[in-house]
Amino acid sequence: MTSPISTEVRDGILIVTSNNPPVNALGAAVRQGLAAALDQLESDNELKAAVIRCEGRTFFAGADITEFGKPMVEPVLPQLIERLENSKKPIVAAIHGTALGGGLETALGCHYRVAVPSAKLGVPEVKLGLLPGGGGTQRLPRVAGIETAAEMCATGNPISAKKAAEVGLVDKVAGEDTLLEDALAFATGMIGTEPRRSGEMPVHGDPAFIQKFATENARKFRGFDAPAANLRCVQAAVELSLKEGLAFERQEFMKLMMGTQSAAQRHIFFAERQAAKIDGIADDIKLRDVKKVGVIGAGTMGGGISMNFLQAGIPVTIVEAAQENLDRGVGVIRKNYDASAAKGRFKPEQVDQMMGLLAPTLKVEDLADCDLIIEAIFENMDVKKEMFGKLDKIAKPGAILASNTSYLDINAIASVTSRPQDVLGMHFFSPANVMKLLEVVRGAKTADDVLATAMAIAKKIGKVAVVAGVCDGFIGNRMLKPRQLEAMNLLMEGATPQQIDKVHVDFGMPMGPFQMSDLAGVDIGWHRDPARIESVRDALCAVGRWGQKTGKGFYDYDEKRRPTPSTEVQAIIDDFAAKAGKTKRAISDEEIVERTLYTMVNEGALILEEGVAQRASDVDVVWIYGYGWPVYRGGPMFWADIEGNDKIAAGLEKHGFKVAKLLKEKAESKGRFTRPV
Ligand code: 3H9
Repeated sequence: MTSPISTEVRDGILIVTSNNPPVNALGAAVRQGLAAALDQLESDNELKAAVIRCEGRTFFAGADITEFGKPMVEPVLPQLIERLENSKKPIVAAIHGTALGGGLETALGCHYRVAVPSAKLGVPEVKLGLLPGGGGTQRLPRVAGIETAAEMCATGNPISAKKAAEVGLVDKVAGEDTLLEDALAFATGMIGTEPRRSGEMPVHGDPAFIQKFATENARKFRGFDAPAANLRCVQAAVELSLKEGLAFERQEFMKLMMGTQSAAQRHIFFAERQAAKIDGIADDIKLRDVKKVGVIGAGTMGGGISMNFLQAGIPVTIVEAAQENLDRGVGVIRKNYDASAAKGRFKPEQVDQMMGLLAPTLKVEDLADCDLIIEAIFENMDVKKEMFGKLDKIAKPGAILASNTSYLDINAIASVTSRPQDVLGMHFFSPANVMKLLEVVRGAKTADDVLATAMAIAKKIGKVAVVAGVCDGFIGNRMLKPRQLEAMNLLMEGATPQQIDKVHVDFGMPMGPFQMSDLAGVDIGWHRDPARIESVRDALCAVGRWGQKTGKGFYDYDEKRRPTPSTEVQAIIDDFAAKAGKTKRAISDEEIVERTLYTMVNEGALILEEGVAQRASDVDVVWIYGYGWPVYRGGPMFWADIEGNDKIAAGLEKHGFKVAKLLKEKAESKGRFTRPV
C-alpha cells in the first residue's frame, strides 16, 4: 500500500505532504509516514528545514477516531509529536481548513505555524468526552496563554486564524492561495536558527482564570466529566514541569477514554453522520434542484422554518390566510434577526439581505414556482388534506410537497394528491430556526430522489436529519408518549411532579416531563371544555393552569418564571387518585427511571422492529438533537446497551409492561442495539 505521506525537496527544505482523505485523520499509516519523513530530515545533511502540509480540504483534523479502543500502533501520536518538537532543524506547519485535536497538537509539535485566513484551529476532544492527549493541554498554555488554552480545551470551540495569530498560536497568516510559498519563505528565514519549541516556552496568563471559567460555565458543563478533566490538565501545565504535565495529561486522557461518557459521545459523532445515509439509496442519486422554497403558515413554526432557508441564501415565499397574521409573522422573523444582529451573530446588512429573500403573500397560487413547499398550518388532518389538494393543482411538476406535521399520517395526506411520490414529511422542532433535528418522514410512495433531496437540503440548512417511517408521532414524539403516560400514572400512585422532574434532570435532561409540559403549554391538545374533566390535565386546564404562559401549570411561577411546587395541583392529583381508588405509596427514584425511561427504550425497540427508524443510532440522534437527551449518555438505545438490555427487560417486566420482541432478543442474547465504539 502506498503511504499517505509523500515528500519532495525544494531549496533544501523538505516538503512533507499528507494525502489521507477525507479529513487527513492521523491514522497509523499517516503517523508512520511522518516518522519516516522525520528520519529523512534528520539523516540528510542537505536538508535544512521542513514544511508539513496536507492535500485535500483540510490540515489534519485529529487522531483517527476509528482507531480508539483498538490496540495501539507505533508510533503513537504523543511520541511522534515529541520527535517533531525535538528536531534540531526547524519545522513549519502549513495550515488550511481545520487543524483539530491531534492535528493542532501536531502543529504545536512543529516549531512554527503558518495558516491561511480561512483556517480554523481547535481542540474539540471535549466534544468526544476526551481531552487533547497529544500534549495539547500542556503546549497550548505555553504558546497561546492560559486563558485561550482553558477556553479552547474546555469548550472544544475552534478559533480563527486571525485570533490564533493574535494569541501567538499562528506565527504568520498566509495568503489564501499562497500557503505553501509563504510557509516555505517562513522556513527559509528560520534555516540555521535554533528551533523554538512549544514545550520549552513558559506558561503565561492568569492561573485564576481556570477556576473562574469553570464556575462561570458550571451549568453548561453539568453532568459532563471531560470539561473538568481538561481544566485540570491546563492547571497541571501551570503547576508541573512539561514532563510531569504530559504524564498527568496521559493519565487523565486514558481515564476518559475508558469511560462510558466518551464512548457515548463518540457513538453520537458517528451516529450523526450515519443518519444522513439512506439504506438502499445510492449516495450518488440525482437530486432535485431546490432553488426556491414555499412555506405555508407564518406562525411560530412557519416563521422558524423560513428563517433556516433565508440564512442559507434560499428565497422563501411565505403564505398566510390573513394580512394581519402575515404581517405579524414577518415582523417576528425580522425581530429575531435584529436580536441576533444585536448579539453580533449577523451584520445589519446581512439581516436586510435575508429579509430581501422573503416574499410574503396571501395567495397560495404564488407558490407555483417553488421547488419545495412546506406546509406548517394547523395540526388537523382535514385542514391538511384540503391544503394538499390545493397544492396539487398549483405546484409545478416535480415540486416536493412536505408537511411539517408532528404526528399525522403522511400517506393519508399524500393520498389526496395526484403525485404521492413527491410528498413527504419534514418535521421541524420548535424553535425551528434553532433546533438541530429534522425528522424526514418517508411515505409509502415517496420517491427515492425526493427523500434524498430532503436529506440534502436539511444538511444545507444546518440540520441533523433522520429518516422516519409513517406512524403516530414518528420517532421522537412516539417515544415521548409512554414517558408522559407513565409520568401521569406515577403521580396518581404517590410521586410528585417535582420528584419525577428531579429524577429526569439528575439523569441529565434539560428538564423533566412536567417542566416541559409547563413550558410547551399544558393546554396543547386540550378539548377546551372546562366542564368536561376526565384527567388531571383537564382539571388543571379548567382552572387556567395552562403552564408558564398563565403563570401556573404543574408548578406555580413567580414574575421571573421561577417554579415552586403547587398545593392546588397536589390537591387535584390527590382528588383524582382517591376517586380512582389508588392508595398512595412512596415511589422510589429507581421506579421512576424504570417506568419513564425503560418504557422509552421499549418503544424504541418497537420502532426498530417496525422499520420506522433505519437503525438504533438514528433513534439516539433524534433524542439528543430534538429533546435534549444528555449526549454523555449516548441516546436511549446506547444507554440501554450500557445499562444492559437484560436489566431493562427485567425492569419492564417487574412493572407489568409487555417487553418488545427485539428488546427481549437483545436481553436474552446479551446483545446490543448499537455498535460498540
Ligand atoms: C484526537 O485528536 C485525540 C488526540 O488529542 C489524542 C491522541 C492521542 N477520525 O464531519 P464530516 C470522518 S480526537 C476518523 O462529514 P465535514 C467522518 O466520520 C479527534 N474519521 O465532514 C466522515 O466519515 P463518513 C479530534 C473522521 O467536512 C468523514 O470523515 N478531532 C474523523 O462536515 C467526513 O466527516 C475531531 O474531533 C476523525 N478524526 O467536517 C474532529 N473526522 O464520510 C472531528 C471526520 O464515512 N471531525 N471523520 O461518514 C470533524 O469535526 C469534522 O469531520 C470536520 C469536517 C470539521 C473535520
